[in-house]
Amino acid sequence: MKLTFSPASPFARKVRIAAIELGLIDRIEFMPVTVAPGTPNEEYSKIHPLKKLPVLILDNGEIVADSYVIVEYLDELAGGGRLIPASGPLRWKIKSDHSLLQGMLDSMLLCRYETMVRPKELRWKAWSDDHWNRAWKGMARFEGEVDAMAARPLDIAQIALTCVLGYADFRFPDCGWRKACPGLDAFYRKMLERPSVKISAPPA
Ligand SMILES: N[C@@H](CCC(=O)N[C@@H](CS)C(=O)NCC(=O)O)C(=O)O
Repeated sequence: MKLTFSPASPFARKVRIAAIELGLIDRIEFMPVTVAPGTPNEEYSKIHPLKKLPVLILDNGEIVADSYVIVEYLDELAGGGRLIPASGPLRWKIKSDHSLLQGMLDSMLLCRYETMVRPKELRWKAWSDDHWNRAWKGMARFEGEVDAMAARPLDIAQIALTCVLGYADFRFPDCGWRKACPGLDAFYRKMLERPSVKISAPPA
């Protein structure tokens, strides 16, 4: 299998952490791809028409798109129910938490594109502030839940939270999340003790 990948992508990091934790990393070849907004990449659009990464390319040429779906695929390959419970209330809690975290990442990524990539004269501050506010409210929500989360065996919501926090450090180092959310700070430090989390941290 091949994974389209960028070391800066929090979505690709989620898949990488999951693959390591599931013992499948040696079966995946990393394929570096650049998907800058505003820049066509015709070659990559043939793999993913929406030009998003990561994508898992199976040995038969089929693709599995979207980081959540890729982790679900890998989880099944590893026997099932490892990072996403197969049934029961916790399944829905974890899937729902993951959706919120995914939305936080989407908002943070849009903020990055709007405030750092988009030409200055075209920027819309109220829009990027609104997206930042969404991510920040998400932080506050998970600050209140992180102790209960951390008490569970590793799951995809914890991995996604790790990727949100690592992305905040990477792209918004002065936003002050560690001070505002000491519980999340402690959680991220603990997660960094895992080789999967440490090795996948975005470049300094
Ligand atoms: N829902 C997708 C989101 C993937 C995503 O937005 N990836 C970013 C890279 S971090 C991307 O491809 N951005 C390029 C673009 O949107 O133009 C997933 O979870 O895989």
